[in-house]
Amino acid sequence: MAEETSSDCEDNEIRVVLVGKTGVGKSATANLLCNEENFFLSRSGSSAVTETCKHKKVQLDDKNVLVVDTPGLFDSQRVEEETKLEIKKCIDMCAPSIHAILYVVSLSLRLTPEDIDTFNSFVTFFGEDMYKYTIVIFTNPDKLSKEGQTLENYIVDSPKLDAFVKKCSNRKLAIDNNASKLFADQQRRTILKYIELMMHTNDGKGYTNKDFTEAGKKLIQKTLKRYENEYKKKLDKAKEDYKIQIRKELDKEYRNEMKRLKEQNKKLEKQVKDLETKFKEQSLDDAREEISMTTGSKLW
Ligand SMILES: Nc1nc2c(ncn2[C@@H]2O[C@H](COP(=O)(O)OP(=O)(O)OP(=O)(O)O)[C@@H](O)[C@H]2O)c(=O)[nH]1
Ligand SMILES: [Mg+2]
Repeated sequence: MAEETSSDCEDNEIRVVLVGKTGVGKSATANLLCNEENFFLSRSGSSAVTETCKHKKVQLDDKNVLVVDTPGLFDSQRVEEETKLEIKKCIDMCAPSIHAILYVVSLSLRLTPEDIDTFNSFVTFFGEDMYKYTIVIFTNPDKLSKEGQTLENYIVDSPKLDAFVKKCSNRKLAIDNNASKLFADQQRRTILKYIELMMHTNDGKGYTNKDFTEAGKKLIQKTLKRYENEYKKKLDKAKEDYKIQIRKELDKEYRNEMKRLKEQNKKLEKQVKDLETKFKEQSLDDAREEISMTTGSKLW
């Protein structure tokens, strides 16, 4: 299915994307990978912290690495399609291909049906080929040691998680984002080694957006259509509001003009009346004058 480019690694860049549910530690892992304290905003909270894809280019040993952090796949406050569209954007950010998808799972959060949905929608969107490029990262490993559990047991306890990890050829790593600087450096190198090993298995080729499944493509189309419709609706409403506004202004102007004309008319009528009175008086005076002239007597 995958139509891969043969020269993916010619640009000597390793492109890595972190995905997973909200709050599992994607941004914290991205920071660990970039050796940054807080380039990618990472904090606890009930709502999503990362809202849009963000990337950073770093040099690790002699490798150029592009790290892309994504919003959580599942967040009740976000439209799922919107988030997936954002993830598509991140894939475009990684053009021409992604060498590693780090699928992050938190050991401190209980596995819920939502996690399983996340796996499923992940595959529906990216296609079965994505397993070839995926490493499952388990954050908060201290939780396991506190409970005297091993990572293997934790995975086996959840058949769906187990199946997912197996499909990723058992590529999994426990990463403690709360570790000391020294251990963080060691973990960074381990992740990088793991990625390189996977890339070697994949002959240096990466996941490209040509690998999107039909479902993924349809979802993008559907989402774009929805945005287009919303935009059209907003535009129509704006046009209608504008018309109403213009009508109101014209109405007001018309009323003012009518008032002005009425006042002017009143003034004119008064002027005409005054003139009439004046003419009448003048004519009477003239008539009196003429009569007195002809009769030689003054009438009044
Ligand atoms: N103890 C411990 N805390 C961790 C670990 N990884 C992440 N955290 C904490 O978990 C919280 C959530 O981490 P984020 O990196 O913001 O998670 P995220 O997946 O990016 O979250 P969204 O951006 O909201 O999707 C933060 O308080 C982190 O400090 C870890 O390995 N151990
Ligand atoms: Mg985040």
